[in-house]
Amino acid sequence: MGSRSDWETMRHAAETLDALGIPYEVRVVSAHRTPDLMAAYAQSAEERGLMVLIAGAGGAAHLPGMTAAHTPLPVLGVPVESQALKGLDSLLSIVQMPAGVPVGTLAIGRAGAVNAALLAASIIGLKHPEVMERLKAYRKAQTEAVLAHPDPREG
Ligand code: RP5
Repeated sequence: MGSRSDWETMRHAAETLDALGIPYEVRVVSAHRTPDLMAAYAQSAEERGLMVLIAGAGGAAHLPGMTAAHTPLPVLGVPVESQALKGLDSLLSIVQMPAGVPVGTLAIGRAGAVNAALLAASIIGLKHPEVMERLKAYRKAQTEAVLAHPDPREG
């Protein structure tokens, strides 16, 4: 993520990865404040064995796109909600990549962070069947939880 201030959003990705038993690392790597670290992190990700990068940033959110420019790994971008523009700036900064360097862009905020983790699980699950099975179980539990409480007035 681009800043420690993004953690309140990005922790939802981490918690979802925890729930799925997927190992991961958490780093603040800023495209603007630590550009050399960002390049080094992205360039070394594949050889270090990482499979997917989830990049969350807000405002002029260059982190996901610049990360994608430095790695062939799938990069999932999470637009963090900004104070001034409520994350619309983040969303447009991340989603409007030029043809040739894709970033899989998720929703603004918590939903995007959770879904980035779930999408990462789908990708990782193609190579690791145990992850795919845990993802299926997560989805099944989610369905059952909705079906078990059809009346929103219930506690
Ligand atoms: C972006 O600027 C970060 O991703 C963060 O969302 C935003 C604000 O950062 P701070 O000023 O809170 O560190 O680079």
